[in-house]
Amino acid sequence: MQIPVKLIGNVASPYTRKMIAYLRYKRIPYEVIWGQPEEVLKNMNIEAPKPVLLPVFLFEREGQLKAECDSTPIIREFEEKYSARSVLPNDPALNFINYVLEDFGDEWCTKYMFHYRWYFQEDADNAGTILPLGINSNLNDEELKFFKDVFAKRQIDRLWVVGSNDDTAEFIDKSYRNVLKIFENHFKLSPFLLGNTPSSCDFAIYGQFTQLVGFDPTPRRIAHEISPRTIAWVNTLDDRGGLDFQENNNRLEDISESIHELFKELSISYVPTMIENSNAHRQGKDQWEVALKDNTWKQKTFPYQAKCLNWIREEFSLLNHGDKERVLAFLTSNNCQSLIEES
Ligand SMILES: N[C@@H](CCC(=O)N[C@@H](CS)C(=O)NCC(=O)O)C(=O)O
Repeated sequence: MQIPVKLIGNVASPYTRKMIAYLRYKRIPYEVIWGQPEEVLKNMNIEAPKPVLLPVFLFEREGQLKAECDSTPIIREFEEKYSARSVLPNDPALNFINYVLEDFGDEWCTKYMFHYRWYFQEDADNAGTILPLGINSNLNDEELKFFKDVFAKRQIDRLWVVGSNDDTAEFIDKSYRNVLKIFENHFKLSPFLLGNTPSSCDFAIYGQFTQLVGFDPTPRRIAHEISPRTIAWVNTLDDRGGLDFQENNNRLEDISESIHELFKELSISYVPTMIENSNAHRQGKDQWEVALKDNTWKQKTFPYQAKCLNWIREEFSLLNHGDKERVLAFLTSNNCQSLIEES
């Protein structure tokens, strides 16, 4: 019997949901501990990773359990170990586009998630109550009130970190609605983002959308208004262990028009912000701003996202010359070429 993969997570954590849905699709046995990683790790006498992010995986390394975070490289490690039911398209150029979309899910869609969760009172109130109960449903009312205040205050103070503020709220909302419209068209023709079976980018974007369509009231209402097909994609991707596997042999050139549309959305949101953040990080600035369509985006420098952009460029550098040309043609046609060009 296979030893189950162990992880610590929270149902309200998009990256936890990304990884659990991935493990189910792959039919990899797992054991999830719903809890606060610091506490769980302390009880297990395992050193906490730095920083502690959800989910935390417990991997056996050299005979000892080691706590590790970061879903994107962890998926790549699983793909090596469990090669059946691959979530990486076979065409290297399409696989690169999958990598970019996975990062878009993790690093841009998370701005929708964090913004809607804490910006409006109704949503903050919902999250403040449900989040602590997700860690311990037995809290008494007094404890719940205490944790609600602590959580809500901490997260509302951190909205600035992801770039959610009065100046960017409208832009975030427009971008979210735009992505929903693109998805609605896309899912009329294709069950998943890049083919007939899910790719790792499906799981990343799904993770954020589990919250947007299933946890927070404002984005849930918007999603139901604009894209019932996105709701269905989220609900079913939760457990696709029963889906028959088909190799994803699609070529980048065969990709649907809606994915081109999605990259046009990236070109005015995710791409310029990733680049400006990385420039600010290189120049040692602790905050930055960039003019986006009709809005100025302002946020704190996020070193992790500078690392993500480097990883994207590293992935690109691993392609052969012909595949690089194909990717560049795709990105250029959607105005995203700066993602792989040093500025
Ligand atoms: N890049 C990481 C990001 C994980 C992440 O940011 N998790 C969030 C929760 S969903 C977190 O733990 N944030 C830290 C905090 O809220 O203190 C991954 O892909 O796993």
